[in-house]
Amino acid sequence: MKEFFPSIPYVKYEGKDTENPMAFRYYNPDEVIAGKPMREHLKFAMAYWHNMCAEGTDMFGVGTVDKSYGGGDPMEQAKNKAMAAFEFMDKLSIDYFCFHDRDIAPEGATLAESNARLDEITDFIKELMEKHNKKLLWGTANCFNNPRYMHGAGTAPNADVFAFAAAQIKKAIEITVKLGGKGYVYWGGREGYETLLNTDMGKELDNMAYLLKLTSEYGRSIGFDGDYYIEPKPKEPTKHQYDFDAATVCGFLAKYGLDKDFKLNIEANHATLAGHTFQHELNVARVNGAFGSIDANQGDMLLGWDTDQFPTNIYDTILCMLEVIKAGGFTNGGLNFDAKTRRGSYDYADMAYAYIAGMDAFALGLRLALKVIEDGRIDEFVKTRYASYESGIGEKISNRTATIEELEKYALEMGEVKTNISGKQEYLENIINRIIFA
Ligand code: XLS
Ligand code: CA
Ligand code: CA
Repeated sequence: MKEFFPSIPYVKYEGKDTENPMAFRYYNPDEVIAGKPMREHLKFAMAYWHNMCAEGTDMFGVGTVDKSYGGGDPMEQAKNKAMAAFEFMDKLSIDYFCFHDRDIAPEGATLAESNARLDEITDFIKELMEKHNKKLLWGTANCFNNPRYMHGAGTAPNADVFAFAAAQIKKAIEITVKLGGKGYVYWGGREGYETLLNTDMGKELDNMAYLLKLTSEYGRSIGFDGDYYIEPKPKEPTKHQYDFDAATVCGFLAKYGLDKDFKLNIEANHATLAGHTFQHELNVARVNGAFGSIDANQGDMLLGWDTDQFPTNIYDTILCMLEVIKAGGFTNGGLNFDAKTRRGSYDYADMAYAYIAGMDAFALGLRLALKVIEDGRIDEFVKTRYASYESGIGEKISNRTATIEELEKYALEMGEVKTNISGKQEYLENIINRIIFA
């Protein structure tokens, strides 16, 4: 069989002292830590769109990498791309992948032709999945690239566009089920607006909720038993994206009664674009019972846009993995590298270096997050910080048995609060640093 990436070897774990740049230093897939193999803790996935499709274009320049994989016509290219994808996943020990419908097969002249292409390519991918023992983490529909979606998909002012989007999502859910995917993502690419002078926001939000309801119920009717995720993002491509951040999405889901069937797919770069930390967004998802899956990447804090870089910031991966552990670990979700190499990193080998960097950053993040938990000082500090809710008036507040009159009497008798204790932020940050540099 043709080898698509001769410059990429089968990457193995060699431990932290290795000098081999094509080896893992922290990711040891079958090593059991905290009760399960690392591959099950981390559930790494390859994003088809970046790794297999993105050619390095930006708004100032054309591509720098050839991702046609030697194919001639579009469907031959799509099949070569699929074979290349599975070779890459094998070489990097990646168990899962994620795709948009249009990543795996090019859009045809009509919806019927596009759907027929999806049938053909998913037959092919299904065989590859069995042969290479890979799983689909989640599927999604690209309802943002085609010009028909210029004013939105589910939030378009044009009912014909709404109908087209519904049909496209229906098919995307069908192929996700066909490939055994345990997740389906809705990212509202064009679901937002540029100016209220031409926009009926109330109608657009009502319509978007209806599209989610219709398509998610359809998925259940054909046997989809995984999780639906909304992926928040505050800006790009529109100025005001409706799914701004985790809190906004949780409010939206509750308003429309969709909160029982939807969770969140949190992307690190989208968190920082919203002015939040990655950990904040994960925490909001967790406390709302909506923690689902993660798009693992990072942005550049000096740029105001979505750079989708491979995650290398250990501090962030530790705090992320702490949230994942506290959420009970991944069930249907995982860590999808929604990340791409920089435009100047144009060698295929750079794709491997990028994945090694990202996978090792999360593997080390997992190992250190477990140490933070084992160390116990941070959890203990937080517990103590709220200890006043365990007895006396605090216990009554916790039990929800306190009356307003009782609280007033208590406050009057107290005079002034004399029991505040230090938040000790610097002491806590130093604990994390000591664990990192131990
Ligand atoms: C784009 C989004 C997209 C989603 C899937 O910014 O991150 O890639 O993850 O549609
Ligand atoms: Ca994403
Ligand atoms: Ca992004």
